[in-house]
Amino acid sequence: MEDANTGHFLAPLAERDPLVAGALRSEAARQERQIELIASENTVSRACLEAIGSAITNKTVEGYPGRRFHGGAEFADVVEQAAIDRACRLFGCAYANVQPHSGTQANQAVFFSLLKPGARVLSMSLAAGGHLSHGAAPNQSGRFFDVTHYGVDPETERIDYDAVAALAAEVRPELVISGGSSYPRAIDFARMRAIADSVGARYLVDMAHFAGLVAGGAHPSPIAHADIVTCTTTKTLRGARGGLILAADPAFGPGLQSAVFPGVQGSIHLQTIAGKAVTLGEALEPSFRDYAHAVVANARALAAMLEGRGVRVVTGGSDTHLVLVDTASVGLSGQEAQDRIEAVGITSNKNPAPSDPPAPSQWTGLRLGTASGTTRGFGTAEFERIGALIADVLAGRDADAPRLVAELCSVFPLYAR
Ligand code: DSN
Repeated sequence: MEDANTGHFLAPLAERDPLVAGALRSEAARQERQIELIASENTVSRACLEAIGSAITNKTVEGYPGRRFHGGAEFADVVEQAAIDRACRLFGCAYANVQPHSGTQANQAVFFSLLKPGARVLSMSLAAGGHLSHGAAPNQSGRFFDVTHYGVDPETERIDYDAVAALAAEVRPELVISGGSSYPRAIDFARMRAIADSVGARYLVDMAHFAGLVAGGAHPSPIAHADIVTCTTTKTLRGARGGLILAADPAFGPGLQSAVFPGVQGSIHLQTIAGKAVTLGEALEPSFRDYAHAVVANARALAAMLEGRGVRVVTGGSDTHLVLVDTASVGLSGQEAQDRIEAVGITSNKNPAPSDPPAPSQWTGLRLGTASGTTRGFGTAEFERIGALIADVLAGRDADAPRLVAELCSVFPLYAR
């Protein structure tokens, strides 16, 4: 029956809002025709897309499953409890909070739970590969806490654990943090835990970037070493956009529950939590282990090809999905390198290299990641082709590059199958 509300319930987006519908269509087409190398991106499953776009977005709930402030939460509880149970099973932990809207909000909640304003924190600098939410000056965490950063050894470009231990002894932090956005190597979690213990600090690992590799057994797990672990469900975990907080010891649970809600968040984004439940279920499937191992093999193949073609890679390689190119080695800034490869259809982002100054215009790093391309079906042969292509484009030899990108994208489509 037609009434005034019929359009509200039935009219498709293309009819209701052609501008937004057109932009979404164009974005989907862009993803199909470009090679995505942004290390924080991936491509979710059709099932995950369906969950994120479902009517559960209409539901308002606060609190936790079985203890909600709003009625009608029966199915919200099913979805959130599934996500919690799957996160615990996937990562082998006793506690999981699936409500953080992002990795940054997950970290905020950990700070809120463990620290008082003004507390001392020791974390990796942005240039060395850390994250804004670990106490960088422009972030809330940098304004509310007394943060000292460690860097990497200038020769090896890897964490110098003796130097971190010495800094911890000097600073006496209450919280030590590992992880971030662009450190391409595996972190020695046991050593960092010992450093935290030596000064009586808590230890947080932010595995936002490599969570999927941990889930798939392609990277060491920090769960047994850290007091608390945070991550996002995007990136290598290949899912809905949001954060998780995990702990092996359930004793951290009550403090973290109230830190997330009502500490730093209000009502939850149930459509995203439904997407996270699907994501975590997918990561529990045996095939996800193959995916995670392929992501790392592909990053190593990409790094080796770049180095072989005279493009230096920070630390000389990768233990993760992430390859950090030293664009100064080919006489370019990070921005110039990003622009050059984007012009032929490869998406990436400029990034500080370990010794770069803070101004983005002076960065000489280009961060590449293999998570999304691996989802698409690229293997080591394709990533070697991409590495050779990038080396050519950075050297100004790009005549054939757009055709090669188009060919790879058409042989390995995303949703357009
Ligand atoms: N932290 C940002 C990145 O790594 O790109 C967003 O996830």
